[in-house]
Amino acid sequence: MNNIDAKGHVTGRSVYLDDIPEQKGTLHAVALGSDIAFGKINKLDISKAASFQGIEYIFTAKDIPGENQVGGIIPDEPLFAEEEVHFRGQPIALVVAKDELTARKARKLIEVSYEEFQPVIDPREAKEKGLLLFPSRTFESGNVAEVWSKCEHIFEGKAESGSQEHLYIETQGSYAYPMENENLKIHSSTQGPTIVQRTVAIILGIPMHRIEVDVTRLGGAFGGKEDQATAWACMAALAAYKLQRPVKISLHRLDDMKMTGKRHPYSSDFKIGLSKDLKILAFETTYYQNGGAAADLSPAIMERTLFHVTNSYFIPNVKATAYSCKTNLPPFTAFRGFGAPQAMFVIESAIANAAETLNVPARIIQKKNLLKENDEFHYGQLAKNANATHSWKKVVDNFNIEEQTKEIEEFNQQNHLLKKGMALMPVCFGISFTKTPMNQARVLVHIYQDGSVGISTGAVEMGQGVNTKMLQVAAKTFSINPSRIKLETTNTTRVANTSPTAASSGADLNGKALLIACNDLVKRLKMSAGKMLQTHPENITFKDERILDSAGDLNSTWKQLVEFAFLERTNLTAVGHYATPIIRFDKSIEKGHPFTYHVYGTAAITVTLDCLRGRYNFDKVQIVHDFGTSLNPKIDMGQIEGGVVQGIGWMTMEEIAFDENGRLLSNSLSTYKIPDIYAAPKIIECIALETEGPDLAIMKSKAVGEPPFMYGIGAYFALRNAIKAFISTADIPFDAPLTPEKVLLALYTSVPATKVATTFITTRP
Ligand code: LUZ
Ligand code: MOS
Repeated sequence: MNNIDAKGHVTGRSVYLDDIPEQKGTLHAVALGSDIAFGKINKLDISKAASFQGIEYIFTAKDIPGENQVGGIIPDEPLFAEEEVHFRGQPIALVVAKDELTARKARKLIEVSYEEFQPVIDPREAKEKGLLLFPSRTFESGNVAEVWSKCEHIFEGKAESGSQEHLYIETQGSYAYPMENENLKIHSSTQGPTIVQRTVAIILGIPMHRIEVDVTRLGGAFGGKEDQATAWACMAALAAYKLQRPVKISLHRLDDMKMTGKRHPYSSDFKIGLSKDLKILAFETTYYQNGGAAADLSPAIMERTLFHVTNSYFIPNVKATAYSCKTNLPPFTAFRGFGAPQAMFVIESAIANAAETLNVPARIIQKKNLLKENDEFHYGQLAKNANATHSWKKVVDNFNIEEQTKEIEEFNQQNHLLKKGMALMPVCFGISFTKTPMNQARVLVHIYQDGSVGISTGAVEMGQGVNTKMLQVAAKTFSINPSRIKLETTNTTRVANTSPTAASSGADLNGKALLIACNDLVKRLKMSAGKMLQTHPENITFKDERILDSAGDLNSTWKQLVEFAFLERTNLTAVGHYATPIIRFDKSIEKGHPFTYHVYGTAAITVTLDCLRGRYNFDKVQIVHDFGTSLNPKIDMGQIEGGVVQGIGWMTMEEIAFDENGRLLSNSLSTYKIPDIYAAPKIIECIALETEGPDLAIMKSKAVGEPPFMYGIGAYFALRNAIKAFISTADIPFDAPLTPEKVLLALYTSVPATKVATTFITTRP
């Protein structure tokens, strides 16, 4: 089954936000962002800009009829700044004009004068000053304090991981237009149509039912449109509502990079204690999450960090504390992995630190500590169908890791300026929104009287192929040709109260709801078939559009049956509602069963380093991944490849740099480098672990969106090993991304490399 969007994508016919035909009289809007990171607005003068030819109106906070508030979890973020600004690029005003160019020109004429305050950029400094976005949390199991004295080896260190720009190909945007009776219709490039609907209702001070949000598809999102698509939709909606004209916003790439939030940088401390035989007895860590200027999704992201402290390992004594630090940067937000990659980088750094000091390969320690069946995670859930050791073993066996290790040693002996390094990266990722109530979904299914089918779900197609999977679920359940089925847009009027398509759970939640609706319709159709063919409904089965009973083919088709059922006045429309069973979490003790299941896998990553230039190429990534019974191996493999490359980018070349005044230095594609086809590993091989998959995954096909991203973390450690092969005494800080520049420093700095205070501040030469 090919991706149903494939043809549209390659012919350029797929419709994205900016392809929606514009209504007559459509206006275009651009936002003015703050020019400073922190300060008071003394004067905001829009008069010159407002009188510019072609300008329709300029909106500021005082034009908001409802509440000036877009904070999703904590109400701490205004749509437009009022008295103070807290980050560069924070929206202050919206210029609405006859076209975008005019709006841009007028934007320059807005005069803002500020009283500037000293911004805080560094999360540890923010914590020192008591600047937290919300209270810290600690997850604990066993008793670390008691166990240190029993440890043979104890290592302490720091680990830093940097930010990351989503770089969805389609930038943020929205197109809103008035409907009759002052209702609104909004197209939004969002992962969360309901979040948009709810927030627009707050901004305009009107009930949600007057707002219809519609999403055809997104040109990528990666978490960047879970929460941060909302503000742009609110702006378009506000202007459309007040002016009673269609209004479109489609961000310029440079505005998008400057004004929107990215992956959270983390600065972390770790302490790891091992027994004589290299069992990890205790792990203590403190995460300083750089949250930016408002909470956004940080509480949930911090929570997922705390759930992934130990990655794929069993550690009996754990203490992890996380602080979400308020800094004067654009609010950091959801990004594939949602805080888990940051946690995994810390535990892998701690293991690498121990391994290097003890002079054993990291993989010896990794392997000894992998999770086993029924091991208890530090948050109380038991590991079931734990495939950490299976996937590890299969990587080692199938890809001849021992042999490869020897070949790498030989290569390194024979080559002075080229060195190879390899690392193994196990991944264990929990599936479900950590906030239990979000784990629900609904669908609406129509069977039309000609036998064709229309499906609406709450899932948003963003290139990940969820619509194809939904279509497969319906086609299998009805046993009809996929060409009879159409996936409708995601629309809040057809399917209400949707959770955002996020947390790798879009196919599971919406697929399960769809299964319920389709099974319901099958039941009704079997009743009709019993009447039509004078047989017992319970004996009837549908197979390839034909109706069968225990006696065999009844000479009757799906199409005939549907027509009959319609004339019999059977209800051919069904809704399905699904709420994930078994999950629960008690925040008062930080224990429970938050995840429906876990996804496991292991990757081996090999790199070749040019020790003269500090440049490197990833030779191969070899993976054993736990798909369960994949609904669509091609789509799932696409997620593996994309995830791995994006993860490698985060760990190696993508360096978000802010200066000490909170100015984004890596503000364009000439200063921010993401992996291209040349930087991608030459080989990505992925073998499916032979597992059946849990019943709670859609048709036993496990969630696949986020887990493969974290295989990319191995890239950092492979590179580290290559550097060590060149100079074994290299003192390399655990500071990702390990850019060619930092690699070169590590290769040739004989004194211990000076630690940069924070990863994301670099000074330009
Ligand atoms: N979004 C969210 C997510 O709201 N909650 C989550 O647990 C989550 N996990 C991963 C990605 N997005
Ligand atoms: Mo996401 S990081 O699943 O929006």
